[in-house]
Amino acid sequence: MSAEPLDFNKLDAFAVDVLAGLGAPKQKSIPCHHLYDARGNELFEAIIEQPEYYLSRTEIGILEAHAADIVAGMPPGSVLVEFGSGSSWKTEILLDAVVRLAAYVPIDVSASALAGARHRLAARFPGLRVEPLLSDFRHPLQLPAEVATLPRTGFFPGSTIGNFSPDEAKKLLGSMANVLGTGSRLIIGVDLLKSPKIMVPAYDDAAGFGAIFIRNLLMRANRELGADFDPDAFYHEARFNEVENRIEVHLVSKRAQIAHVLGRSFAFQPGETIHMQNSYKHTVKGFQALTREAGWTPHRVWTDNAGLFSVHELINRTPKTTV
Ligand code: AVJ
Repeated sequence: MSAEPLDFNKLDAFAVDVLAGLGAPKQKSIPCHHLYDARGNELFEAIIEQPEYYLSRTEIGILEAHAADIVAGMPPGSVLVEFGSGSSWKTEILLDAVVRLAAYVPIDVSASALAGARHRLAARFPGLRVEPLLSDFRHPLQLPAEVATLPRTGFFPGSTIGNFSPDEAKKLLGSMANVLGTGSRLIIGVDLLKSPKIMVPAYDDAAGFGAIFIRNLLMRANRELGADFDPDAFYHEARFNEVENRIEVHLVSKRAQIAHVLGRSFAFQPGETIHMQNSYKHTVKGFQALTREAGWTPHRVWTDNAGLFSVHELINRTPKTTV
């Protein structure tokens, strides 16, 4: 049952991606960056508090333990550029340790997140110049002209790189090298490959925030696209794909059902899934090899004693190419 033809030019990216993802012939999927609406951000803040979600607290432990070392590579008068800065909580660890930072450039798609962070940082670091950039780091972007000539260090924490396949990650790291330019550094957080017994519960915590976070996307489609999803007709499943070295999160249809989105109907068989997210896991050596292929030179790396998480320092020694 399809209503009058949809004018895709009038639809926003969320609508286009949902219709395309649910219409996929083999595996239904919806890009995971659509998980981060205002409610999604709130739920993610709840996830990082869960005992099973070791990533954030482990990374914070590494940043706190090695902050002086990490910022030692940032000469006075540097600019710190953060990709997908969100709340900028972790950034405070580096901002506390760095000497005479010229400016902090948080980049995020959420204007409210940027405004909130700017407000908090202004109180916490009165002299700090904050130049927010409302932009999607997955797409080419330009740094503000007044900081583009300063020594630049990028910051990409949280293992958000894990949401990108190795090929996508190489492209993203390559575009970050272009944005930051020759001679720049990138500090990046990467979750390490380990027993699925540790990794899978991080995406399926006992309190259920992981499940609510993923299901929120169906509620969002109902809210914003007038869809008629019954979130309770799906169960949340996190699994480890040992061929791809990634955690996969799926919504599994409990029964045969039909959902309608913008006049389009999408049938689900019992057990059929919507592939909602990937979190690729890496070894230190494997990730360093990937960064070389993306044009970066791996320099120092810091991990926690249990080897759960890693923070890498990459240096851009490639000549700048015009994008
Ligand atoms: C913010 C992308 C790093 O993949 O671990 C957490 C997002 N999804 N629980 C991750 C997430 C479900 C998280 N990243």
